[in-house]
Amino acid sequence: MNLSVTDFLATEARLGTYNYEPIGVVLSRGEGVWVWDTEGNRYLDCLSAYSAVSQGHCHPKILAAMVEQAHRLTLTSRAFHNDQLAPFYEEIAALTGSHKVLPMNSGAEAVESAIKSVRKWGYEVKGVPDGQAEIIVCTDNFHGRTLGVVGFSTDIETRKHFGPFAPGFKIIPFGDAAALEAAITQNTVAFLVEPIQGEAGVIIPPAGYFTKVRELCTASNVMLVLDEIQTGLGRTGKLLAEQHEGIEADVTLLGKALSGGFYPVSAVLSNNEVLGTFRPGQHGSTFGGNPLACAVARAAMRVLIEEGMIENAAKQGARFLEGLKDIRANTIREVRGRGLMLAVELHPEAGRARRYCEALQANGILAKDTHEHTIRIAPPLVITGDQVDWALERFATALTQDFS
Ligand code: IF1
Repeated sequence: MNLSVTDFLATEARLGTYNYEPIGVVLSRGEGVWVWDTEGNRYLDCLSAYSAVSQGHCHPKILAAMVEQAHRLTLTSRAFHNDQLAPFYEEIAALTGSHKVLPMNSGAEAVESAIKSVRKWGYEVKGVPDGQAEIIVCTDNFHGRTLGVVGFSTDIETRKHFGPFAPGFKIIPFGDAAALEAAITQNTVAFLVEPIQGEAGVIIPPAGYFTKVRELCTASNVMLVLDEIQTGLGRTGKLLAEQHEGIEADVTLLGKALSGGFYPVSAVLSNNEVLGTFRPGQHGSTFGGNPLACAVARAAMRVLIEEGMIENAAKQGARFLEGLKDIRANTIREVRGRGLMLAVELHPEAGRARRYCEALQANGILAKDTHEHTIRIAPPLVITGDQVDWALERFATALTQDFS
């Protein structure tokens, strides 16, 4: 039976929870930077599943690793060892320079796990009185959808009517080191922050911010927890976004592209004893660290390096940014980005970003609006210069479209 787009959308509307409002395209196949809908139309994917498909859709080497592992062993639980976990630890530690690894599944789970670990570290190592640990976070943060995490969101849609929430979080403005200095107390165990705020609209902090943040955290024995779930693994043109300021986080969170989009795989990485306070029974996950996830993540990390995707992200990101800046459209208020994490902010008078995303779709590009007036652009890191140019022509067309 061949379902039409209308059929798919009607069934989703009838049976699905209405927690998303997707662009009206039903995708059925992907390869590299391209995806195809059920009617055979091809699009250049400028979202990459919110940066999870950085290695490109259905990367053949990740696929082969997944299929091979799926034939052998998929899940053991952590009640037993499996032969993929140790190599995964070795490889992720070597890649990122970490000393301890905690494997989880979703990004939000990695964030939750980091919160538990810095609190535990605070009580058992730093000496914070039990129940008094404070974690500092930023306005307009996005760290996931779990209760613990939405409890310190500043976005009304994200938190409204989901309370009551857990205490212990202090919110300060993003990009303001003086605010961090003022917020730190003896009970502060961590500062949790995104290197570049994604959901907020690709907000890049002022130069020098993270150098200062690092100094303040070190001086007060506060763990710097960088949520690199979106910025990590090459998205911004470096392996980790922290490298743009030459700093090192105490705790780094990875997810999304850690599996190249094949499977939910996330990890908490620490370069000191934060993860060292856990003992058996104090934290875990049925699926965390399973052999299928480990095999997929190992392949996803390997192709990222072997195929030069990080360098390519830096090069094509610069080309994309310059090209966007050259588009003469009075709809554009600002273009910003680092590597292949880009955004076009429209003038409010230009109308909702959504309709420009629909115009892009009609021109063979899939991109996603965020916050009414911003279009987020994050293609797979395997995009070529010709494909960037192809995309830029279509952006120029869509952004100058007359909707009247
Ligand atoms: C949704 C944005 C992207 C993240 C950071 C943790 C998580 C995310 C920095 C949680 C997830 C996704 C989730 C997606 C929308 C989204 C997103 F628009 F919200 F900002 F990517 F751009 N930390 N971000 O960005 O990871 O639990 O989802 O695996 O619809 O919620 P997760």
